[in-house]
Amino acid sequence: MAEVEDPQYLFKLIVIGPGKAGKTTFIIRLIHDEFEESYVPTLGVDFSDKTFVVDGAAVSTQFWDVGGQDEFRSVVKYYYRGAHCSLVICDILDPRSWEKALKWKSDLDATVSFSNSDAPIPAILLFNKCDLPYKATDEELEEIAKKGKFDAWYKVSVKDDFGLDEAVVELLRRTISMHDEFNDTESEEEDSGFIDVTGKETTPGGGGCCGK
Ligand SMILES: Nc1nc2c(ncn2[C@@H]2O[C@H](COP(=O)(O)OP(=O)(O)OP(=O)(O)O)[C@@H](O)[C@H]2O)c(=O)[nH]1
Ligand SMILES: [Mg+2]
Repeated sequence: MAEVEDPQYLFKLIVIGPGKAGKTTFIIRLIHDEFEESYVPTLGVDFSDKTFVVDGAAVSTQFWDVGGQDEFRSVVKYYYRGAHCSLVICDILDPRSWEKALKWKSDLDATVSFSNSDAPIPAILLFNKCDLPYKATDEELEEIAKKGKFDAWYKVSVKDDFGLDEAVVELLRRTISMHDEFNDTESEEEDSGFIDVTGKETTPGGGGCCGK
C-alpha cells in the first residue's frame, strides 16, 4: 500500500483479541515490514500510526495495540472511546483463542458504536499463524465469525506476510463508507480520544498482526 501526506480521513483502529495471538507482531509487520519472533506481552496499550491509500483516498490510521492478557480485558474498554474500527486477532491453532476473540468482540459492541450512532463499528476477525499446520476448516471459522457478527474474516500469517494488507484495506474501505454515510465531522474526530503520536517512533514491544 502506498503512503502519503495530507490524509482525507483520520481513523482510530483498535487491535484487540487474546494474548499471544500476534497483535503486536501484526502492527510491526504493517509498519516496519519485519517479523518479531520474540513474545513480549503488551501491558496496557501501545500506539502507532500509518497512512494508507484506499481507493485513492489517504487514510491516516492510528493503531491502538491493546494487551490481550485476560486481566486486561475488563479494564481496557476505556480505550475504545471514539474508535472507528477494529481488528480482532486470534490464533487459528487454538479454538480457545477463537472463543476469547468472541468475548473481546462482545465487549467491544457493548462499549462503542460508530460516531455516537446505534451502529457497531466495522470489525474484522483475523485467524493468525496460518503458516503453521492447522486443523480448522473454513466452515468452522465462518461459524465463529458469524457468531461474533464480524463484517468479514481472513486467514492470515504475520510471519509469512500474507493477508494483512487485504484485511486492513477491507476494514478501512468499510470504515470510509460508514464515515461518509454518517457524515462524521472533524470535530467528532477531535473529541475521540486520539493520542498525538506525530514525530514519535512507533512502539514495538507491545503490538501484533495477518487475511483469507
Ligand atoms: N508462527 C507464527 N508465529 C507468530 C505469528 N504472528 C505472531 N507470532 C508469534 O506469536 C507470539 C505472540 O505475538 P505478539 O504479537 O506479541 O502477541 P500479542 O497478541 O500482541 O500478545 P499480547 O500483547 O499479550 O496481547 C510471538 O512470539 C510472535 O513471534 C505468525 O503469523 N506465525
Ligand atoms: Mg502485544
